[in-house]
Amino acid sequence: MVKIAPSILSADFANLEAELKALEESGADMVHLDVMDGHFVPNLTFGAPVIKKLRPHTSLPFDVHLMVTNPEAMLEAMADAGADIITVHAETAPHLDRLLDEIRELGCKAGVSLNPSTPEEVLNYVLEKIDQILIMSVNPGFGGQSFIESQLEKIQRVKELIAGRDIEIEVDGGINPSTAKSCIEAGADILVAGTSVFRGEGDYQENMDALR
Ligand code: S6P
Ligand code: MG
Repeated sequence: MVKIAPSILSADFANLEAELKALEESGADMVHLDVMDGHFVPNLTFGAPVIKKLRPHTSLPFDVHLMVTNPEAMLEAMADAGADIITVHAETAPHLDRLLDEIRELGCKAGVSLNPSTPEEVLNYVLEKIDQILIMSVNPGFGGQSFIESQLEKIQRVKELIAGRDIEIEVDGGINPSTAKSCIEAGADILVAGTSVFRGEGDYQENMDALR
């Protein structure tokens, strides 16, 4: 069964404690945290201090998606804040091999994310150091964008590249019940969803079930 990782980018930022509780009660598999720096992506969200404050309010794993130009500078702070998975963008990491070692040395699972225009070949020589591959199906920066269909082929190609290794494929951006189905058919293991989960009045189970 595919896992659902709701992105709190679409949650009520004035009420995150309650939102985390609602996610847990609704059967979310993890919490997806979008860290944006206003440089790599044209938007600014939150950093390690906020994540650290959220940590005691749920036992769900924290899946931290770093959309920042200098990820190495904040790895330690993210691990200390309680990140379980730290995902960096290949486009931001000229020394990706070393960065992935550092994430694992901090006791976290290591993820690599690819923008829609980035080919999956960048993963070729670091597959043994990756726990999760995050395929962006929108250009990162904002919730509520439309799914980019060309990424379905990338999901299939990444699945082939993984060749049975213990690596999960996560897809992020524009996920709704229809695009979720296509992603699952293409080989996705985890779906990130903001807009389509945080709808309605705090009962998110139905929204997540529709994606599964
Ligand atoms: C996309 C964003 C993603 C988020 C997003 C998905 O720009 O940067 O990394 O995870 O919140 O949102 P949605 O509304 O497309 O499901
Ligand atoms: Mg994300």
